[in-house]
Amino acid sequence: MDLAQLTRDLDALAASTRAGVAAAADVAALDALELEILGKKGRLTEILRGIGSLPVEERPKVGAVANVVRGSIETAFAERRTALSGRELEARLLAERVDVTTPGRPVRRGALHPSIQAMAEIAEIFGRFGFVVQETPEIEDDLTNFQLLNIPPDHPARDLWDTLYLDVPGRLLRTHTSPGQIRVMQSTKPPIRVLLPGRCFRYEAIDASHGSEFFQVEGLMVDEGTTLGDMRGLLDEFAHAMFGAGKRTRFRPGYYPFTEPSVAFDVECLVCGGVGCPACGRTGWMTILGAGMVHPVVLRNCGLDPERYQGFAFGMGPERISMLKHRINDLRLFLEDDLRFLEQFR
Ligand code: 2NL
Repeated sequence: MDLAQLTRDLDALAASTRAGVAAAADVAALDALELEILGKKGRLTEILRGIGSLPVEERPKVGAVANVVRGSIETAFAERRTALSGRELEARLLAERVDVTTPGRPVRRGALHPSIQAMAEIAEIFGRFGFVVQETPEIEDDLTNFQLLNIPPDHPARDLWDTLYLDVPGRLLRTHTSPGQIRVMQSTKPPIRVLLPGRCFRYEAIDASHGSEFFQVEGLMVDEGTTLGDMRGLLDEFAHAMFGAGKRTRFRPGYYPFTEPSVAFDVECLVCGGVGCPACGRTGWMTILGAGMVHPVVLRNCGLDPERYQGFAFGMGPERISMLKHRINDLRLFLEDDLRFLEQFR
């Protein structure tokens, strides 16, 4: 082995390696080739072992050549690696492309049930007149649900077949929101202006049109010198806000044990305008709620002096209000949870 031969071998290795590097199809092939040439047991190391058989003074010269060759080989590998990995990245980006501008799958948004929507709308309108929404207990006692409201012990509503009694003695599910009004009067010094929307319960044979739960919205105003005229004015404002300005209204005599006098409050038929049609039973009028002046006995039952304080109260079913407003002809639609109905109230 001599210097010339070693130099030729190194040049040959450099040339064949460059050809191999150029032919490597991917980074993996390049890695394998690099190990074969530059690895600890690679071809370059093998050639350089020949240095040992050279005279000592020639060895540095081979070393210098070897370094140049190694440098050029390493550069070739590095450049090819950059090119190949760039191409591979490009191919991957193309294959795994995600269009970040594609619209997402829409999240289906829920909506309030039409009964709840009606209660919210009623509360908003009375809110304009200073009425404040209160929530009161659904579990009541006989005293507050019936006795203090002047409902006599033999009243049909108190029958076992109309009221849901709990197995706790004296406890029942409220049959109307009125006991809540009793609680407000017991605990609040007038002036009082409250609105009580809530769930009520009656023991009924359950069918498609009757559940044992329903909603009621009751209102109460108590102050010094509150009159039937005040009530008429307020209810007119309500009817006009809910059903349209200028709609005619009327009071008809009614009866409730807890009011005196008691009235039914009608609005002109929203279908025929008062002429008479099947929707209003040809009367030209539709009843929207019941109301009256709080019975003096009820005021006294709550610790209020009827000589000083007067008040009025009214009660309505939110479904009935919604039916009149949207011309819905079947109460069952509010109970069936049919999306074809509900989705019209989004
Ligand atoms: C209806 C009629 C009404 C009341 C509820 C009431 C409450 C107290 C005192 C006096 Cl504490 N009255 N509430 C008065 C008249 C009518 O509801 O048809 N509701 C669905």
